[in-house]
Amino acid sequence: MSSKSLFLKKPKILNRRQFLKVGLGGVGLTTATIAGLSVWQQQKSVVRVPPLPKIPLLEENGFNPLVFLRNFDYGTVKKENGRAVREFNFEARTSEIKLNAAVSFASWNINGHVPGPTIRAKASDRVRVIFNNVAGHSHSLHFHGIHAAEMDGIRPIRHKSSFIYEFDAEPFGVHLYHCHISPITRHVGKGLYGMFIIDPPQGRPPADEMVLEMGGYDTNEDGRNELYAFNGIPDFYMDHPIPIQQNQLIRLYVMNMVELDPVLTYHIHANMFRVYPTGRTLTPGWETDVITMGTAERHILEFSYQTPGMYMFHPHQDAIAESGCMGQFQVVSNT
Ligand SMILES: [Cu+2]
Repeated sequence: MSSKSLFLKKPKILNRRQFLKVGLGGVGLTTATIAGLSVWQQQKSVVRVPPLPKIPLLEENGFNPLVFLRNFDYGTVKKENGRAVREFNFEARTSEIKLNAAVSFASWNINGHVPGPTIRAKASDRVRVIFNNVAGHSHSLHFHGIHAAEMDGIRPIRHKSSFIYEFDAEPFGVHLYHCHISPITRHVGKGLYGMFIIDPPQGRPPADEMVLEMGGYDTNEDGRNELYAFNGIPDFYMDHPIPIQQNQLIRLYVMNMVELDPVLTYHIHANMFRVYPTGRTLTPGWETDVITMGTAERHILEFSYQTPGMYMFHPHQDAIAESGCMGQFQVVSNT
């Protein structure tokens, strides 16, 4: 089987019981394959991902940011004229999300949560997004990447209407999609955005891969953000740290989708990371511990932690960090 056809298989995600079964006795490690790894990558090596804690309260939003973090949607793969087509079903909705104990927010979103699904393809795959708008007013989907003008998503798709966006996945890198209806600041600020990853033809080395999207919420519509979040829910990863394994390569797809603030940084504590700008390179551009991003900028960051413990991450605009855009990695010991 060619590497391409192997890639087209959906990676297997283990449940907790299966996960524990494959623990490496003797060295005290637990192992798992993860959604971010294609099958051909999994064959080369096993990536260690600690089990996630069970968190019943997550049901209230119908959305668990700890699961979202590593959840890559590869679409439904069809063969058409000998070619792989990845089909995704997107529904624009209006739904209430609970940002904290006191604040609920009427979000505009894809498939019921903020951010929308992280969709993923391999360079030169055909991508087909079936967009159905049931949100109550017009929206659209504008994809970053290279495509024809008629697929650029600036035309409004009215309530109870559909449109099919279709294009080749080019170029490889970290991209995004978002609504492009005016006022765009409001449509994006309400939550209608998500990440679109295009893997390079040769793939990337095995890693524990995860997505962090920074967003802002203007909860009182005064033209300023009152709350901020990684992956939709303010302070979620402070209350529920992200478990990662000691000495495991982490590949972070990080994006700034904050409207109303011109720029955010991203910083991790007690470590450095290698930067792959816009995910457009296979070798890192530089190494640092803080990176500056304007709205819609995104990068791949790679790092690993040598010492178990809790390590914070946040933008270094501390007022923004302290308004919900803050989280922690819990580095789990290998012994
Ligand atoms: Cu919109």
